[in-house]
Amino acid sequence: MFGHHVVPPWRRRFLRPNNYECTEQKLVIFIELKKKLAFFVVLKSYLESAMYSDRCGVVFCALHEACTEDAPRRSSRAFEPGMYTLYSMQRSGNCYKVRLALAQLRIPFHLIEVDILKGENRTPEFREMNSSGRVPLLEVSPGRYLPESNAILWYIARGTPLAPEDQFDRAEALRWMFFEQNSIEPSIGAAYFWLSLVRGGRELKMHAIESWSEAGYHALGVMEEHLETNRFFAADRYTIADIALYAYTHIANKADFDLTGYPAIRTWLRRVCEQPRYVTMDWKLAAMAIAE
Ligand SMILES: N[C@@H](CCC(=O)N[C@@H](CS)C(=O)NCC(=O)O)C(=O)O
Repeated sequence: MFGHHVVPPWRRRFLRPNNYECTEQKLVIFIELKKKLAFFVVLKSYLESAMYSDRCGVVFCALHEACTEDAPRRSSRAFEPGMYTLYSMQRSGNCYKVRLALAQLRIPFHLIEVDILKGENRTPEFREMNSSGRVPLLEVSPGRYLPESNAILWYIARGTPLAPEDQFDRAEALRWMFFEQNSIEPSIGAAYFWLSLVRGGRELKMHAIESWSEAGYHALGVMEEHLETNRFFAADRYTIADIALYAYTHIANKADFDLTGYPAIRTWLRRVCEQPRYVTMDWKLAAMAIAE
């Protein structure tokens, strides 16, 4: 069909450049290649953002960077786009808030376990990342660290239904998150730490138990009253305010608190457990390989 010197159009693209018939043809091929390159760049960035927001419908298995040997070090893993690194202690309520929100938002992350009972949070290397020496700590991008559980919740939940955008709803969520830090964490959180995690903590902190109890029950009373007429704490839906308050309230029994007289709180605790992609406090990342 084609003569000896005639090159069919569909073959031209496969020819070596010095076989092209004229400069114009070379230019056309060059433009085509540039278009393809641009297409792949766009595709790559789409896939990265899809992975980040899970638009492609797959739950990415978060990777557990187990740290049973030495004190925590900076993540040695090459930073993957959109991949956070969370420095966390499994049994910490503050750290659980962040793990729960990340799981529910289907955000992939590396996890580095920091055992504060072994002082792994007090090393110069850790202090360099967070001068307060506390967990949770989120590395949001290489060398950029965000401490404070509730600040982290706002950071990771931005733009999702978990973080209210309406002016009043947002202020209400903040109100309950401040309440959590002022009233729940220093009473129930502190009691949980000393009575449940620290060996001999009860004897060591005998003098503080009464004031934890008084402050903790007062805070539970405030929550109970709110939940008698509301399903959630802010915006009339499940938000990061619920996550923040849930963390220590759901383990109050391990801190000597009895929730029998708080039926609205107990119902709300069950409601939180029923939220999509809820994970328990002892959830291990390694076991999270889920594909939906
Ligand atoms: N307000 C902080 C409190 C963080 C905090 O106290 N973390 C504890 C673990 S739950 C910790 O790292 N303690 C070690 C220390 O203070 O040395 C938050 O909400 O993140």
